[in-house]
Amino acid sequence: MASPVNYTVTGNIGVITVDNPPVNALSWAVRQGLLDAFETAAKDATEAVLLVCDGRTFIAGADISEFGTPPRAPHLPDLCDHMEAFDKLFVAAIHGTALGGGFEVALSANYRCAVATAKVGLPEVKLGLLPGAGGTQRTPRLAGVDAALQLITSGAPLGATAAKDVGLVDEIIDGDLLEGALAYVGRLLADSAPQRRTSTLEVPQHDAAIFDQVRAQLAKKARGQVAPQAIVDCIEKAAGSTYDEGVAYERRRFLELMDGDQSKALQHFFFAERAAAKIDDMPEDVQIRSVESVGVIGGGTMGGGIAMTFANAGIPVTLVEINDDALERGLSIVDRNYAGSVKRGKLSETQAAACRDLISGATDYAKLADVDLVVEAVFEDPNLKKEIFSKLDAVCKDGAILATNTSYQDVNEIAAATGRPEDVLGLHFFSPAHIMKLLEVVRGAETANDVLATCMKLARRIRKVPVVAGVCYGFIGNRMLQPYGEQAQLLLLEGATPEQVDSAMEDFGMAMGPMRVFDLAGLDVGYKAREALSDKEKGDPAGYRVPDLLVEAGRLGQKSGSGFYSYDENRRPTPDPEVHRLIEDTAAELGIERRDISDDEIVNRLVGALVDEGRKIIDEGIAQRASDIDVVYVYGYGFPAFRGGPMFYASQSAK
Ligand code: T1G
Repeated sequence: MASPVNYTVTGNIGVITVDNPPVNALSWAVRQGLLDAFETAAKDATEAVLLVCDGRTFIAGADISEFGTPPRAPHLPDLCDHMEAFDKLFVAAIHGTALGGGFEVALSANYRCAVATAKVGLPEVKLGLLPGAGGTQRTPRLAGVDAALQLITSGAPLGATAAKDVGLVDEIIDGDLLEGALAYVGRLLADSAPQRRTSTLEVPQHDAAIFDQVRAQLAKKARGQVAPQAIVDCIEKAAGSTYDEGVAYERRRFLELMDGDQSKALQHFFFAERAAAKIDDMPEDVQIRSVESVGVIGGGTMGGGIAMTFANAGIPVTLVEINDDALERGLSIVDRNYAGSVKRGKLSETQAAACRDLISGATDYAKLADVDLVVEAVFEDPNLKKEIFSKLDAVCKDGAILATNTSYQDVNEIAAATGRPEDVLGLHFFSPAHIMKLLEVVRGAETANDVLATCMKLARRIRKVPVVAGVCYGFIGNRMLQPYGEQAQLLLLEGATPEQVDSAMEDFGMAMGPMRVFDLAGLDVGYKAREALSDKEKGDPAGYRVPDLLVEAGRLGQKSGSGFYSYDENRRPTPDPEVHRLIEDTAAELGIERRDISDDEIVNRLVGALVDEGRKIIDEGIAQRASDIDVVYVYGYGFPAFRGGPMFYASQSAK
């Protein structure tokens, strides 16, 4: 088997080229190949070594698929120390994304050059790990403690220019990378540039108080996660000890995390997210339709957010409303959202203006005659949706994709309102649509393969994580939310308080507990949905009596200033004794005995409710695989990624 590492000589420079598609991960073969190449270079007449990568990116990290297998030498930390100790000038040339162990390899070089579009980063924290090959020790020595803390605890990559500003990259290469890098090495040799070994540098002056400040911030921002705290410990160690002491400490903390549950869960989630994009029964040669223009029906909160999502990806959008007033309201929601994105620094004024210019309004369906895709996002009235789809069927061109953003309606019935059900599917965005990453792609009984494949590909283009769902009431996410909600109601009646249920789930890692979620969504939404159901369909009254009574008392949730909690003008929740009394009275009315309930019981019963419904969803083929459900709950419902998602969590708890 040919080595994925190639060694050639250009003039007086040894060129080491890594070629291990798709992302030049540091598999055993790459590590061995690098070691062999350095040994060859050590013996030849070259004066310097240049490390470059073929393909779309520089080394994007250790090979995650090797995690959990017995580690094979050469081990990355030793290899990095070996490369740094090399007795000839060593330069790394970066394109694409130099990440994790890949950036640690670059940090062991004397100098780094990069094309301006390159990114560098240490995202190990997203895998519940820390940089385990000197990254926590070399980064602060080059960039200082503050920049190192920011880069490694966030896991977010830095652009090449920003990396140069903090000393992590030394030269930006214009034009062809290899050519420019060879010239750069030539200049370094001509200038007799010193062999700067990062591990020998002192950590620059810094305020020692920063470590506890960052620990406190992370305790809030990354609540319950162990890796971010361990990273701060390692960088603090770097600031107060020799490189050898620091790297030994880093290694110990790295192995602790690698053996930990959180990293196993996050490694599962890394591959789960990528697996979700795959459709098991999709023919390899399926044709992708072109989507270069989009129509959105309905300018409400969802419609406005969906329009922005496409515009932010550079796709022109026509937002259609029933009349000018409604259209104006819709477009003003969009303007407000863009102003918010600029205020939060997510977009610059110029970027926001450019995106906004891609959104135009209309009140005439004829404006949609030539668009490639239409997304209907009006309120949940099945008859109105069918009416809209039969209108779209009449005006849209052949080959246009017709999608509904319904959260739970029957997509097959909506498709049947057209003469082209094969061009219809569900694209279920989550609120706020221009922010939430999840997109449930609902496959109707007639949906054509190319329509489905086109939308899965389009999802990545609009920076969404797509998950395929079959047609049933509530698809994957909302269907599982039903028994989760009912279980939460039972826990209240049996003795827990809304604030106890929420804090137990938030301590577990949920972004928000169920009671606060229901108050945010509005208790009247569920109330109206139940009004359309018979008592038999509504099921056990214990599952909905309390929210019904709250609504009938005018407590609709945050929007009315009270629900399960009372809310102040800043929408901060306060436990309300009135609600406690209402719950106790309802329990008595339903003959439910009350008792002390532990937080563990709350977590087990609520996660259990999700998992039980998840298993039915898999058995019915509504979800392709259990890991898809994990992706839905992490990106759509705030389930902690460091638990891997409900299905993974249950599989680990069963062990
Ligand atoms: N190992 C193994 N496979 C990887 C991989 C990796 N590091 N990165 C990507 N892949 C696979 C991925 O599963 C997919 O496979 C294909 O490559 C394309 O990926 C000691 C221990 C680089 C930004 O965390 O962030 O180093 O699905 O679909 O959107 O300190 O991949 O096609 O079969 O994501 O263009 C640190 C992880 C590791 C970076 C490209 N590195 N990768 O994104 O493509 S820990 C990371 C990414 C570490 C050291 C520690 C992204 C990307 P398949 P993709 P993309």
